[in-house]
Amino acid sequence: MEYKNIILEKKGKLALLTINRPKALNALNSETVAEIDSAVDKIAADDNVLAVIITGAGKSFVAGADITQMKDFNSVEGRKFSRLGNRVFRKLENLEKPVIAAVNGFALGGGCELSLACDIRIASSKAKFGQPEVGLGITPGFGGTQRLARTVGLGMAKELIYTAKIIKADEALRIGLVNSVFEPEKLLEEAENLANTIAANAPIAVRMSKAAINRGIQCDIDTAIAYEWEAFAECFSTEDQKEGMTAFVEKREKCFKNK
Ligand code: DAK
Repeated sequence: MEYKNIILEKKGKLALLTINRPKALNALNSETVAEIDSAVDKIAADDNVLAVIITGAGKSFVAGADITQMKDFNSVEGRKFSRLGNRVFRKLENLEKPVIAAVNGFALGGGCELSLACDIRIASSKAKFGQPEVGLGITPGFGGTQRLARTVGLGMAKELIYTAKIIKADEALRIGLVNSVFEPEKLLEEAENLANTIAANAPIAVRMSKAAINRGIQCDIDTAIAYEWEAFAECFSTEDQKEGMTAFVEKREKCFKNK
């Protein structure tokens, strides 16, 4: 698939996915969401990619779903867009590789929700976050009512969604929406450092940790702990567990094989 609105690049063990519609501040129209869908499939199928970074071209990460396209939707088109978006964001959330959102600018509405479907968010000091949907007469539609509350807690998520206010990076850091804030020119470098640090660990163990965390957060603690046991036990059938522990005992560098 030829991409018009995104750029997908490989950098060593990393995939870098850039949303690239800067004239519309990278707003998500259905074509862009379909391209993200295809890119996530490609990344999932590539065993050499061990971590993913998502960012935006220009001054915006993603300024939301494309209002110009949405304003004339009838209910059939609205439902189609909703199904596509939710399916793609869930696919991204469940991708068996860690995903870092490097939020370079506006992350509003669907853009904030895109970052919330990623595992980790880091931001430029120029980033701005918000869920402005109620000001447009709609609710958040790509998981914002659910993932934001799971990330920053109920009270803060409700305040952000009900007020539609836009917050700056330092506030996003304070409420735990992002893990770190960097100067704009350092953001991608820091995202790559973080992604490479993760990629240097045992990929299967990282993958299973992600699945255990994501599944466990949805259910009661006994079921959640059972997911962890299973993940832990499963690691002992991997070559990388033998390698990691043997390298420690032999006091040498480890060399994981994703096996
Ligand atoms: N959609 C379409 N175009 C957008 C856009 C957006 N969300 N945001 C910006 N643009 C376009 C502007 O229209 C403008 O286009 P031209 O006039 O140059 O052709 C260009 O990007 C530059 O924007 P501005 O001139 O406004 O730039 P400023 O720096 O002055 O302002 C801003 C930046 C981000 C504060 C402002 O553009 C803004 O308020 N944008 C809208 C932000 C927003 O409200 N985002 C939330 C959208 S609602 C659903 C699932 C999900 C959703 C909905 C339904 N289903 C399940 C059905 C999600 C909804 C949303 O995300």
